[in-house]
Amino acid sequence: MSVCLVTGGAGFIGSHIVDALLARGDRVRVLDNLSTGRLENLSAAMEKIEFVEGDIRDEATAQKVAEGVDFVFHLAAMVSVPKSMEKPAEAESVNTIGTLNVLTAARAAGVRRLIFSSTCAVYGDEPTLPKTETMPPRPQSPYAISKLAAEAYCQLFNESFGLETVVLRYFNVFGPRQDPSSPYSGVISIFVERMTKGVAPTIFGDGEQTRDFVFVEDVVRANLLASETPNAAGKIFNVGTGRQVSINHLFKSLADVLRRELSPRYGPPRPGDISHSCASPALANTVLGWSAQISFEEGLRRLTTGVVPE
Ligand code: UD2
Repeated sequence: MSVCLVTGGAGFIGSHIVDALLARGDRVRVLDNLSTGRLENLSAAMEKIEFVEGDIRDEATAQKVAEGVDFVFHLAAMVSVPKSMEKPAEAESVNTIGTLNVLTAARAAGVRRLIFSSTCAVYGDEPTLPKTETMPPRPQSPYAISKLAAEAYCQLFNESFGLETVVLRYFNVFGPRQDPSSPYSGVISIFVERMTKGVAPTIFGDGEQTRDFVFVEDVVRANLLASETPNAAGKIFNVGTGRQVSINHLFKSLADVLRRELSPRYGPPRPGDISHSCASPALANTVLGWSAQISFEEGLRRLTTGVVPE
């Protein structure tokens, strides 16, 4: 049994990691300031975990929660690209300085390994596909810059400060508990919410843009493997399926699983949108033995279970 700290553990992905750690018998502590995380994501776990409401930027809080911890899963972040455009200093403060603070606390507490949740946004709109981890990053938002800087701190701590770290670059994650309420929420959560109400969603542009959608349970598994695999320390891994799905195809597939006869609306392309995105999961496969096991279609089925009309 290990003691694990999940920062951002009340969030969409973090709360699924909490559930998986509890299922394998670990002791779990969550640090979350509930700025975007929600306690209801932890409703099943709450009695079994230690929940600390606090900010990763607060040194005393970070030190306190890192005490006695074996593994840190660091997910707390400002996750919105558009919000980072409006508030670049806050993105830097939360995502970079906050991560540095968590790394410092983890090192002082003698943590065995820290797994950092990063993003495919660090690749920017470089047209080469699929993305491999060795490509030069081209961050194009404060969000991406702040995450890239945090990655560099993770690697520094691994190389020079005696704390093992692993960086995971998530592609487009989807699954239960993804909050559809903001206009910048993940496209799948927005489409599911609208289509279950019988409302046609809006496709920005011609819908032929593609994304690499990875189901949240596969992302959880990548985190657990990153914590357990000895030679993963110091490495950066893409967490994506390697398959490109267009937004038009997403719409059609959802209409199928939700059994809704709807036509999408088309709106102007979203400014700054990248055209295509796709991971090479080869390195994660070789080193972690990880590859996505839940297909896009199966992920949509699991996500919509319970909302499909009989
Ligand atoms: C994802 C990440 C973002 C960042 C970025 C890096 C999510 C939610 N966001 O942004 O944090 O890492 O990748 O490149 O994972 N769309 C519609 N209609 C809608 C909403 C979206 O057509 O109502 C389109 C949108 O124009 C885009 C695609 O769906 O082409 C995916 O949009 P998204 O916001 O889910 O994710 P993305 O890839 O822009």
